[in-house]
Amino acid sequence: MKTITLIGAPIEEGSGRRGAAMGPTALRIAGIDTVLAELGHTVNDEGDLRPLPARDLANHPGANNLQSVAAFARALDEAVHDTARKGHFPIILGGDHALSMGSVSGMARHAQDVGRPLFVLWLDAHADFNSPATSPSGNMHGMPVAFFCGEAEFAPILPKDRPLVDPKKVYQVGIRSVDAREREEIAEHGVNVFDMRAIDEMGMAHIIRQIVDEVRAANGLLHVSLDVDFMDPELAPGVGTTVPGGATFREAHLIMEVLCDSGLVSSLDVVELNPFLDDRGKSARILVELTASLFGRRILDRPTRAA
Ligand code: B3U
Ligand code: MN
Ligand code: MN
Repeated sequence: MKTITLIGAPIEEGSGRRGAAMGPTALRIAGIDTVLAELGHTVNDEGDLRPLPARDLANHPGANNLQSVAAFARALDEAVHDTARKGHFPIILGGDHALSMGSVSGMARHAQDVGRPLFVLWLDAHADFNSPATSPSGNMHGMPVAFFCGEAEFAPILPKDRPLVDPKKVYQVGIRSVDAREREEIAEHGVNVFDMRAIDEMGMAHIIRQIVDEVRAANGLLHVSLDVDFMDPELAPGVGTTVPGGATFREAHLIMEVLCDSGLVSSLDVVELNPFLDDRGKSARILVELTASLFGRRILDRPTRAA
């Protein structure tokens, strides 16, 4: 059983619209803490994070609301690093996806502390590999993967000594909306991408087992970043950027069940929930159910698969 720390990150300035700041509250109302406690885990809810001011940063023409995004990234970098150092499992309740600049940095620092490589599983309709130079929108929730893979020179959002993530240790699953420049960038950086066609052709079970096997072989830590739009909008409509043709209910649960069995997951972001756009709490509830699967809820017990 784990000790889990819930960290609310009510940021919406990365997304270009209002509503995601209500995400942490909706996840709490949907019962994320009680579901985890019922599975036998110890849950500490740290409440919502206080952003660390970033008045040192000037406005940037290609990065909307840079100061607000940096303020959350700085606070999360510290909070996630502290949580992991205590041996607790951080779950970040978002908030838009720009928050992963901070959460992934905090986990990269922890991985460095313990001498293990950090892997990132990015469950999303989007590649989130834009930079201020390439972004069509300037919205920073479309930039976190590029940021933690090293495209961070545009502004000192985090201190220079923060470790980066090797793009070859990033796995993107569920991708189906990629901008032209992102397509080039993810290929050049060697990000592992399983788009919807790969899921259709290979099956989710094969893909997630391959990822888990590679993390295990490297004795890695695995940070999971779950964007609501990974799922099909019929299932989870409470997000600003719905893209048709997303993951099904069973595909999403299967990932979480296999990840749970692996024992390799170190940290989780639950992001982009916009309760203002949701249908009677449906998306918040499914995110809580998926979190339960990641933390041990199962249909039946089954023998563990040989490593
Ligand atoms: N790629 C587009 C759209 C987008 C990315 N992430 C989300 N939307 N949620 C952009 O603006 O970077
Ligand atoms: Mn995203
Ligand atoms: Mn997305």
